[in-house]
Amino acid sequence: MKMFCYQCQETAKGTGCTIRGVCGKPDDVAVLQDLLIYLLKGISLYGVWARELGVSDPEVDLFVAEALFATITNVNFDAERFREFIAQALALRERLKARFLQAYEAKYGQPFAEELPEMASWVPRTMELDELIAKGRTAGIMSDPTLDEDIRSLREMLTYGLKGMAAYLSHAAVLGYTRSELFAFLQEGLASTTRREATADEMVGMVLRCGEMGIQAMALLDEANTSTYGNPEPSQVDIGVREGPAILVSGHDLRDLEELLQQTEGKGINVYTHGEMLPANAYPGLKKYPHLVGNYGGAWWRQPAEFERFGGAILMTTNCLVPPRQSYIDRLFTTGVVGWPDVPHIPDRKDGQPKDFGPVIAKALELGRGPEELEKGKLTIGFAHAAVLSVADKVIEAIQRGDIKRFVVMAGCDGRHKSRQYFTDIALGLPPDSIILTAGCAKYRYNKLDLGTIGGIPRVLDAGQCNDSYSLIVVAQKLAEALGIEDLNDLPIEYDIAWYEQKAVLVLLALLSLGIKRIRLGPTLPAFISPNVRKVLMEKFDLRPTTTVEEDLSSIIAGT
Ligand code: FSO
Ligand code: SF4
Repeated sequence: MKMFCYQCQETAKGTGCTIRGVCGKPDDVAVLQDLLIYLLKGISLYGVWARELGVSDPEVDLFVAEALFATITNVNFDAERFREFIAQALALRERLKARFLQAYEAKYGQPFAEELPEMASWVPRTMELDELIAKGRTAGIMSDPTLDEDIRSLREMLTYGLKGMAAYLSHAAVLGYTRSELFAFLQEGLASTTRREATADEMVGMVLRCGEMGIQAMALLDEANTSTYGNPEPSQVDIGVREGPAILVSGHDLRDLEELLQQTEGKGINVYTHGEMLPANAYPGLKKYPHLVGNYGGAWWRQPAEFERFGGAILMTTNCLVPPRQSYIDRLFTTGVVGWPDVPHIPDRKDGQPKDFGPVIAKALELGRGPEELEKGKLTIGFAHAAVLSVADKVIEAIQRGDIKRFVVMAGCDGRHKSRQYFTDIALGLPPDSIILTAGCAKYRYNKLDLGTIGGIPRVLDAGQCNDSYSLIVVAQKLAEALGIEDLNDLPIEYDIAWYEQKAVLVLLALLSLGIKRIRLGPTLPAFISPNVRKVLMEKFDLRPTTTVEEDLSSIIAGT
């Protein structure tokens, strides 16, 4: 079978990529990712059984999270890196299996005799890519043509939610924050996708639990970020440029940025953020570095044009990586789970030592130049939950006076499709008594518009990265408490979510698990949602695809 992937919003023809990903993912990498997921499911079966016997393996827990993260859209395009992941998956699976079998026998006085599914037992003869790819072709989403399409849809929705959760758990772990129950859920969720007897209702239950667990994963990451770098504070970020050697840092990993800032101190290098790294400029522990000079450019998909004009060295710490142009590939670096063949990769931390960003720094100094100017001005950021709640009295008064009539949550991702102009037009069309609550790279569709303030409160409140959608949930819950409202659906909050990749799937599941109704999702509904699953989501949650700007504006304004 050739590749099949439909995990993101830009999937080919709105149905599935089958020759090469629209994202640039080649067939062999797609198939190796399928094999890796297959093996992660095998590991997870042992993980669940072993935990029932009181056995767990922190190395396996973290590996499952990182490997899932590596398969998210625009993270890693390097077949060799997936071969390493697969080798590690096989080794860890065998180690966990041995510990499980031993614990089983110790408890029951006889060997474990259940028949094992192939993902828990398959071993390649060699680690040659050809063999792994051939196996991967039998392990993909469509490899079982007899599978019910709704079960497939729910399995995939769950898997994508788990990928989003895995990314957030990996980020928290980098800062030393882990929770065994959340890693356990990744494995429980993956293992549940192997159960042929699972009913659609059971799978819907797992999908919603993934949302609940996702909120806890985002809360853990919030704790990790704010305990390490302080609470984000309202900040003005320069979007212009300065003279001198420069490094652009993109992706979501704050610790990578911190270590790079430490290692560039006093070297005359200006460090700029890009894309989802913009919120770093609001954390006291990061903005204190005077050579963190501002943000360059916009959302991830603009990177080919923007990286070309940046001129200095560029570091990708996580997604979204776009296939690099020749004009800047020689000054691009990856780190963490990100990868592109032949682009230099900054290795992981060892023995508690920071990463060595020496090659990135040397490249910036060798190039010696600063970026070309794209724009001038400032962006206002830093409205995560602590900042918003510190002005809660002002906000509540403004609601009670009628100066604020509604909040519109417009979190999520940006993307290439022209249809995403919809989100800019909604932002422009909202009446001046509306506040937009945003997080994630979706914000670049409207964060440079001058939408003004209401009684000193900016009309676009930017909570941060996509994981900071958690902040929006906290704000909604606190607002409900303060206004004496029990059901979050009775708050004057409307939802107009933009999605692209799997972290946004988790954000959606998180909102659904809170019982939030009337979420508008666009620019298109996911291809992995089957007609029946779509019907259930519409009936149970009144989930809606975005329609026209006029129609959605009138329903947002009417709150219907
Ligand atoms: Fe965007 Fe990419 Fe943050 Fe995503 S840069 S699309 S949802 O990786 O994670 O918002
Ligand atoms: Fe296609 Fe998206 Fe999958 Fe890439 S991640 S192969 S664009 S569906």
